[in-house]
Amino acid sequence: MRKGILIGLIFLFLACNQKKDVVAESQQDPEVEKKEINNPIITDVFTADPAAIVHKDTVYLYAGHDEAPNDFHFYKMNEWLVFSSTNMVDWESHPVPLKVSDFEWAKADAWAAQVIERNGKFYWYITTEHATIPGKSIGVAVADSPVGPFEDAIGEALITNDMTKATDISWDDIDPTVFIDDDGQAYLFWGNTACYYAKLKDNMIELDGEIKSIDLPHFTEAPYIHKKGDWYYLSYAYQFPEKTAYAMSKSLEGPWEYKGILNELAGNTNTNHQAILEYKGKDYFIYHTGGIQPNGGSFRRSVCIDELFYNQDGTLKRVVMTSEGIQK
Ligand code: FUB
Repeated sequence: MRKGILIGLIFLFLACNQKKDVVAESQQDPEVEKKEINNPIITDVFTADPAAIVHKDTVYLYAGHDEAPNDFHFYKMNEWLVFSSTNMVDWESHPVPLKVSDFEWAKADAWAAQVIERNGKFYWYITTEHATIPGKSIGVAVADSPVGPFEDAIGEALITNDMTKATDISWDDIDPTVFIDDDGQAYLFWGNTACYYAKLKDNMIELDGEIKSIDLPHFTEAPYIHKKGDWYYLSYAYQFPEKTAYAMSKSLEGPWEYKGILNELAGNTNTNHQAILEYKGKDYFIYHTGGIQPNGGSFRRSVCIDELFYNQDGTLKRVVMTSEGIQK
C-alpha cells in the first residue's frame, strides 16, 4: 500500500515538473530564442569606456583595457585597445596601439579617450595621470591610420588640472569627447563633476580660446557629443552609480536643454560610459557593463552594443540593454 502511495507521489512530481517545462518553453519569445547572445562584444579581455568612428566603411572601436585582477578594487589600466568591424558583430582585435608609457609626461591610468579623423590623420584624446602636475590630464596622440601606431602629438599634456577651476577635485580633467562642427571648428568637451568645453585650433593640438563650463543636472563624467539632423546631443554619465542622461541643442555653444535619462544603471558596474554611432543607416548605443561571467565588475568591464532609436521630434528613446545585442 505504502509503495503504491510513493509511486503515485513520484508520478505526480514528474508530471508537475514536466508541466513547468512546457509553460517555460511556451513563454519564450520565438524571435528572441533564435538570436545569438552577442553582448558583451569582446570576451577575451576586459574593455571599458568605448568610443567609435567610421572610416572607409569600417567601424573602429577604441576602449580602455581593464586589467585589474579579481581581488583588486580600483582601476588598473595601462593601455588602450582598438577593434574593427564591418557588421557590428564580428570584431577584429589589432595590436595594442597606445599605452600610458607612450606619453613621457604621464605616469598612470589609461582612462577614457576618443579618436577623431581630420585631414587624413587620426587624433586620439586620452585621459591619464600627470607625472608632475598633480591630477588627471588630457593628452593627444596622432597616427596616419585608425589602428596606429599612435604617438604623442604634443610632447606634453593639452589640459592639466591647474587649468580648470570649477571644482577642487584633482580628477575633473578626464573623459574627452571631440567633435568637428559643420563649419570646420573643432571642439573638445570633457570633465568630471564640472562639464568643460573649449575650441581647438585646426591643428587639433592647441586650445583656441577660453575654457568654459556647462551646467547639466547631476553631471558626473563621460560627456559625448554627436549630431543627428539639426540637433546636437550631449550625453553624459548622470549621478553615481551612473545612469546616462542627455541634453539637446541647436548649437555646440548651447543653450543645452536637458532631456532626461537615456540609459539606466548598467549591470554590475558603477560607471556607464557611452558612445553613440551611426553606421550603415542604423544608430548604435555603445556602453560597458560589469556583467561578464565570471569576475566582471566595476573594474573589470566589458563593452556592449544595442540599437538606439530616435523619436519624430529628435528626442531619444530610452536604451534597452540586451544580452542579444546586435544580430547579423
Ligand atoms: O575607466 C576609468 C573611468 O571610469 C573613466 O574615465 C570614466 O568615464 C569611468 O568609466
